[in-house]
Amino acid sequence: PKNPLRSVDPGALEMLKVAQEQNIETVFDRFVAQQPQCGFGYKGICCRICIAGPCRVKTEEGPGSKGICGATAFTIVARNLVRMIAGGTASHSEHSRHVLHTAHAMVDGEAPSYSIKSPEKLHKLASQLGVSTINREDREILKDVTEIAYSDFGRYQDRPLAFLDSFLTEQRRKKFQHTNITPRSIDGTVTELIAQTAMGVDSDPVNLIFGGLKGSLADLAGEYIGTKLSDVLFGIPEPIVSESNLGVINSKMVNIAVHGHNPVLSEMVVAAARQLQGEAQKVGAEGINIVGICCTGNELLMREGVYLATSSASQEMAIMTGALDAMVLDIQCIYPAVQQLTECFHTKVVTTEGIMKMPGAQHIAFNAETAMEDAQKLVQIAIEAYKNRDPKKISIPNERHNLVAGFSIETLTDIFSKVNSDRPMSVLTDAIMNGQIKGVVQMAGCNNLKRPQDESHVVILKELVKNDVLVVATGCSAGAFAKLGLMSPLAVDAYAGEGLKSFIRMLEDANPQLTTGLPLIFHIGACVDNSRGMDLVMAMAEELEVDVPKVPFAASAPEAMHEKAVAIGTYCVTMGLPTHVGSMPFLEGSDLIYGIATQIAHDVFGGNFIFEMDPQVAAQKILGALEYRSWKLKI
Ligand code: BF8
Ligand code: SF4
Repeated sequence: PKNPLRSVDPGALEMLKVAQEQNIETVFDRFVAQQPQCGFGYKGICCRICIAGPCRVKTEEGPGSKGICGATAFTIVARNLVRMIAGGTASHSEHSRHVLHTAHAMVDGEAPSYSIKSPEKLHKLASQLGVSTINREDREILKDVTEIAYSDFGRYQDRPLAFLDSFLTEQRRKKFQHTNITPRSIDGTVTELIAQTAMGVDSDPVNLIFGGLKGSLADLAGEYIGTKLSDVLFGIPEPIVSESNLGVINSKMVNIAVHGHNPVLSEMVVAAARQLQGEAQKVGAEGINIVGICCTGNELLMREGVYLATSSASQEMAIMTGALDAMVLDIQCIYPAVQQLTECFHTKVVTTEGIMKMPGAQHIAFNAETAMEDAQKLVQIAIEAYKNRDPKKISIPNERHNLVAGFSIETLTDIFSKVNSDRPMSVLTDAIMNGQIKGVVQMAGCNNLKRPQDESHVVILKELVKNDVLVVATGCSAGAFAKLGLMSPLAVDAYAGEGLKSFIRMLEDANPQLTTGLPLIFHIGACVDNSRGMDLVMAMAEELEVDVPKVPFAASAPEAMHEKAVAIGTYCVTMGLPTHVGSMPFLEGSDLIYGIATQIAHDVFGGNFIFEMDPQVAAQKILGALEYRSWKLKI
């Protein structure tokens, strides 16, 4: 089509017009330029694992049906998939390891800008891990916790991961042991998977996939460590009011976007900006406005109420407003294109981590030890850049929406406890059992331009809430809802079915201490915080006295893009959840692997992938999976 719909986000669409008028290249143009994408890659049947290749599965039979070494389609597809899971696990755990190093340095007195914001979380975590808290200083307790986390990353003995083990149901724990997918360490599992998938090692598709499942559990453990320690250092999220979409960029202020994933950096930028408001006024600005992009934006939104400017596919648009003075980057999901755009705009792009640099961008190494000074330098760069703004280039979309975020599982439990203080989770499970709501869906994942940006997130969400499903969201899925005004209390009346509406109103009535209404969707955080969803489903399983595969809970990543999303989807299946993915991973080249993912996984783990690109159909399939589970529970 000549003018295909590229996005349903009005902020992004407005900037796309500007891009067209000024002939600025965006991700949407590059997506078109890549068409048609390679059919072999699409199906997962291209192998580049050794340099005898690249090999492709070209025919159904004969020598052309295999790689040079004889690897067949199922081996090649499985290896490629498992390497994606390893990549995702490496990414999440890199982020979490950074949070861990910071916590450890803080305990040792080497990171004075950080502190224990939530002793409550620390104590809860300690008791989960069997660390004594009696008559001990919080720092001593945290020291023990960080050491357990370190050994989870790098243990060599054959013992299960302490963090993972601390929250699984007994049945899941046994299932993982019986199927031999209990990881021994996070880093060790990533290494093992790279070794297992190397040329001339594993060619058994089932063994390979089970390796991938083990990797996904290592991924979950890494996320879990990241979420828990971030809560200890920066606080447990609580309901908080904020706004989202590009209109939060303020033409009268110094605007700094923090983009990437790691709250260790962005929390400090927020603190430094609070200190340096006066400096911004000296250059004629009204103050400093921090806005978030992608998951570090979600982290700051959850804990500090920082505005969420935009999400993955529209990250370039923030620079195109002409009013963004600096974009401070840490790691992951950052388009190299953001630096290329600064040829046309005054924005300073600054990288901060040793493993993440960009040609042409400034690099300021950010260290836990000198965090506040480093953050101040970053803010100063933005203040300087403000002077170079070109007023003719400023065009900020008039698009911003109210929202309520900040729903940690602690907060949700607290809200439920006002209805039933003895058994808070029963408030949720009873509502499912009596049919008031149909179940819970965790919506996660990215933007993937194979569909119009955000459209699948929105279509699925609307269908689910209309049918009385309680939705929790993370990452760029949460970003889509935030940007479009769907995360506001007003959206409840507009979109929720009668059952869901009455459930949310009942919670509001029982919680008069809340200073805001409850939103249509509960934002539970960044991508690593998908681990919060696993805490929630465990608590529901415990309350219902069943294992996870019986809980009316499903996951959906309507626009999955990153390797991290592949790792998350895989652990959702392994944990026993129906898991919808709306962008096809590279596995159609093997019926066997496709069958394992969509069917055999269900027989073994009780969870399975639902690959469905049409969001309307996908919503029906998710609803079907929930209904089946609640029906089974009730008989
Ligand atoms: O970790 S949802 S595009 S920003 S990978 Fe990336 Fe996907 Fe967004 Fe966050 Ni998650
Ligand atoms: Fe080809 Fe085998 Fe090498 Fe892969 S591992 S590139 S299939 S020879």
